[in-house]
Amino acid sequence: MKNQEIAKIFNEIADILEIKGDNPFRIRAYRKAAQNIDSFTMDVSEASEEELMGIPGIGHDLAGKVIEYVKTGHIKTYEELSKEVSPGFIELLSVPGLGPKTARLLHDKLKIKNLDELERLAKAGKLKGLPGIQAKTEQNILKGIDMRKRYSERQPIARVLPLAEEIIKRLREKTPLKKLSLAGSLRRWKETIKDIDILATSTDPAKGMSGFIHLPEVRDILSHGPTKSSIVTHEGIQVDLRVVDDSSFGSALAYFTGSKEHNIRLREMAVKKGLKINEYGIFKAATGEKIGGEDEADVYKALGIPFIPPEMREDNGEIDLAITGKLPSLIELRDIRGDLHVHSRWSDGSHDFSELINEAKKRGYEYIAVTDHSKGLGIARGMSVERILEQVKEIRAINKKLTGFKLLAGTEVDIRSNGALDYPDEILRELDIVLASIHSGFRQSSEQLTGRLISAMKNPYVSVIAHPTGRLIGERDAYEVDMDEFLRAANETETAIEINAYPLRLDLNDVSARKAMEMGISLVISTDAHILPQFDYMAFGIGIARRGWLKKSDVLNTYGAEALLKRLKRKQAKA
Ligand code: DGT
Ligand code: CA
Ligand code: ZN
Repeated sequence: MKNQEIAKIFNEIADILEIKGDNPFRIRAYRKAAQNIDSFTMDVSEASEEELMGIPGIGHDLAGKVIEYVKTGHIKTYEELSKEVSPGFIELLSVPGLGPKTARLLHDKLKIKNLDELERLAKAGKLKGLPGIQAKTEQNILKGIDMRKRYSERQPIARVLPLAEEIIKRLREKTPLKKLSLAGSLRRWKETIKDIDILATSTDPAKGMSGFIHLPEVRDILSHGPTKSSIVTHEGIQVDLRVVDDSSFGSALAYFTGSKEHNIRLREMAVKKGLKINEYGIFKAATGEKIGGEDEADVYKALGIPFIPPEMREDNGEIDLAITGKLPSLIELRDIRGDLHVHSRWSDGSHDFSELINEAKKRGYEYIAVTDHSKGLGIARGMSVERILEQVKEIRAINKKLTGFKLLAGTEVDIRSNGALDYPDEILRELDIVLASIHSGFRQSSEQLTGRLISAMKNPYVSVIAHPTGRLIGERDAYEVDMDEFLRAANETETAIEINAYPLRLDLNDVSARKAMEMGISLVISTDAHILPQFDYMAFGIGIARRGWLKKSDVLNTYGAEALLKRLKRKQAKA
């Protein structure tokens, strides 16, 4: 897919325009287009001009640039603009939290050309004293560099999975490879991925491998052999393909799915049972006789335990659960009956209600909640009290005409820096669902941040806390919320907690989601969609939920509309 490449170029164009002090609307147009192309599920290189212009934020001009790139591999505007700034400068901009103004200052005054130089000077305290740069700015720059280093080797799963699926699809169509399956962290739905592991069988492995290394996605070939080959894609992501015998496919799949820690535990169990398990099969230790390995289930059967889903294979207690017969039946995507966090054109979303409803119906949903931003969030076109009342009225009118589907009136109300909500209770009372979330003051102390969340939860109308920790994977660490105290308060106030499925958020994460579930707190899984293809993000939320051992009954948007509304209002009934 060329989508990510083009999104990256559009973002860099925006960066350069920002440095040049260009028109803010033009800058925003590029950024928005980048974001929307990135989450567009169709490959833009296969889209017609008309289809491209159907992507929100893409008009005639930007569609032309996409086509230009697909045809020539270049965008002239970008080439010309990049001549105006040095490459080192663009590298500085890649540090999370380092904006164009500061980058320009550092570049011009200190002649900093790359990240190593920036890090050295920041550590030596040589940045402060420049206009607008204090000791704290210096610390934040160091944090940003650290974050970039931590994440440069791992990619968010949403960037990797579509690529992996595309590669598997091509291999299926174009090569004699069979039984193609993902393995590794991708199959376990980890939130970030180092490399793609693919497993296959074949009657003609040499031909299969040759097909693999010649895929159009390949930029470099790292190794090429009859059973294992590794390539790097144009996006810089490594893909390992292994071809194994049919009779070993299952044990190889278990082995290469990992995690390593989970596998070590399985092998220890095997030894105690007089067995030997490796990627080639399951063997009797005494005689070496092979007793299984074709199916992955053989591995667990041989150990006398039920099949453990890949998402649980982290050696976090899942094996004991399996031994005692208490493995949960994990939630699945098809259990989801609606999306409870969707933005419309009324704030910073791109669609009107009818488009959102159609998309939701296509997915078999029975309801969605429109949760636009509240007035304090000017940057996201937050709505005044008058406007949200008008919106509620319109939603009520639409529902009168709908059958078998409900549009829920909601809000994503901002929790202000002092903990107060951005709308008065008289407004919140009118809504079916109230998400409350933090969008500012991330650098407050843990007490302050946790206190803000708790005071929001004490409001009887707040039904859900959305993206509770505010993290953006690779861009911003979670703010310092005291998770235990937060969950205790959620439990006491019967407030539900969101797993925000937006790929850079995945917030709550798997570990906290499991903690919440174990305390009996209700969760919701929502996409925070701003454009239609982002409804697809639900799958990533399900991945997190399954990694957190959640069952269908732990998640409120698996309920029917009536039961859901009743549950969301339970707080109010008690208050
Ligand atoms: P990643 O790539 O860092 O996102 O995470 P994984 O889990 O995909 O790790 P990766 O790609 O290094 O290896 C894939 C699987 O292969 C891993 O989950 C378990 C298995 N594996 C790899 N190396 C070893 C090893 O040295 N010992 C054992 N037991 N298993 C290994
Ligand atoms: Ca891997
Ligand atoms: Zn939102």
